[in-house]
Amino acid sequence: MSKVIKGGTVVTADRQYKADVLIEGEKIVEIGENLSGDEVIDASEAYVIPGGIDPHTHLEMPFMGTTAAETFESGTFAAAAGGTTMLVDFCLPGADGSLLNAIDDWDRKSKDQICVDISYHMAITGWNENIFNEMEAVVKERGINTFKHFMAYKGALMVEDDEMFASFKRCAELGALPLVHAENGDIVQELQNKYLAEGVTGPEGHAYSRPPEVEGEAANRAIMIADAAGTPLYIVHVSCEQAHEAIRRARQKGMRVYGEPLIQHLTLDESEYFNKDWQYAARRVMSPPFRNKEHQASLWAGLAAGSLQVVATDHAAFDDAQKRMGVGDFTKIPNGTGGLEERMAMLWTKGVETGRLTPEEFVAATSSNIAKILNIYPMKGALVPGADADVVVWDPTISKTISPATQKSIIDYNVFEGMEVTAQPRYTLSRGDVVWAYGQNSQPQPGRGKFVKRAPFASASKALSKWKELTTPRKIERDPLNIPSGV
Ligand code: DUC
Ligand code: ZN
Ligand code: ZN
Ligand code: ZN
Repeated sequence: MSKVIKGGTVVTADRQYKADVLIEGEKIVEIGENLSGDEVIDASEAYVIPGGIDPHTHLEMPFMGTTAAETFESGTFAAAAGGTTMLVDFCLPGADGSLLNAIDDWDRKSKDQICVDISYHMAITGWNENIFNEMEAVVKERGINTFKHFMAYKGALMVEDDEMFASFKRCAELGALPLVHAENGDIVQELQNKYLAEGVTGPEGHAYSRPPEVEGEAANRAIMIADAAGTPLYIVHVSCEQAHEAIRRARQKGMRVYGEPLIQHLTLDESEYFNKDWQYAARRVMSPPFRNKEHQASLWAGLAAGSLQVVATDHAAFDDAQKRMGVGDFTKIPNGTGGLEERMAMLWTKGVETGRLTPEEFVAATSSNIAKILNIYPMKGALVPGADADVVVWDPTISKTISPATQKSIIDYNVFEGMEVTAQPRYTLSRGDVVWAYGQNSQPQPGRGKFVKRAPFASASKALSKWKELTTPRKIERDPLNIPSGV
């Protein structure tokens, strides 16, 4: 049974052209003119793009005394409804600290639930010999080539610099890419205590206690530690100019540093925390917090210039009752917002429609760039024969107002509620299956999604030469002109 997507304009990260896309089973087999297949999917007046990849989600994650309410089933169905055909979720070690047990746990939660494909990033939340040893199996056997480090959440998930350096070196050795949540957890904690002591207990205290400076400091520190370890680095949820500047500077010096802004930081600003309605503001509490317009402009510029490569969501969705755990103390509001379903439409509306991004740059930022960074390109993130048929018929003629009443996410609100978007997926295909058809009452297909294994990178040689350089005493040349007379 073949399918042909007919009459659309194919958009890749490089170019646009009129063509039909022929799919057999799970794969794209041909792209060209006047193709025919057993089943025709209409793409007239629409774009045909690679399925979106959201590299940053927290589904059913135990966090801050509760568990994120979005499930693997609802989250992956919401993803499909928004044009996203793969997501990468953060796998967090439990009380026993074992990475491999954490993966088993995440597999158990996700396996029969997922409607589209997933993968995991492994979190490093401490350091010992067992973690060092398990990392090898995580990469070589479990197909996970990325490790996340929290520089904030002191006393819970945060790692110290020596732990981070050890883990970065291990990543370099194994051909894995380290990720960081860049916020200085020591300063955040001090600021939280200061504001609470002064009687600032509402959601505005969240914004005050996590200023851009703490993110800039941590981003710079992580970049220098990665350089010393001889490894590339990926900085998640870049929200401000200070962190973006650190990334620009590093890239200019030839360091391989990637930056991921979130759709929330691009489109929502810090005034949201000063809303008089506590619940409204608490729903928007996430870390890092939303910033002002100048920071937003910096992020948009970075996407256009290529100094920032990927737009994600950090989808960590807590319902209203969970958010109320922080009444009277902003540090107890579970951190996180949703966006999995809205990421593509919001980026199109606020990016492409406004002329900030080209359609090709939109495809790069939502799919192709992250597929390359994660080492799964062109199986994912590309429209070429042989690639997985993760394809979206992207319709720029459907506009809709975002509302919790129509969303597929099971959260009881939406941080983008009331905003108008000007495009939607007409069809979303995941490895050749239609998993979403706009206006046709599509239902979740739990269990059809697969776990995608990602091979390690061939980066170890750079790490070894860097390490040799740092551990070999330099020869200090004496400058003959600088020797004081009489010596
Ligand atoms: N930030 C959030 O807002 N939620 C989950 C984890 C994180 O770093
Ligand atoms: Zn410290
Ligand atoms: Zn984070
Ligand atoms: Zn996160």
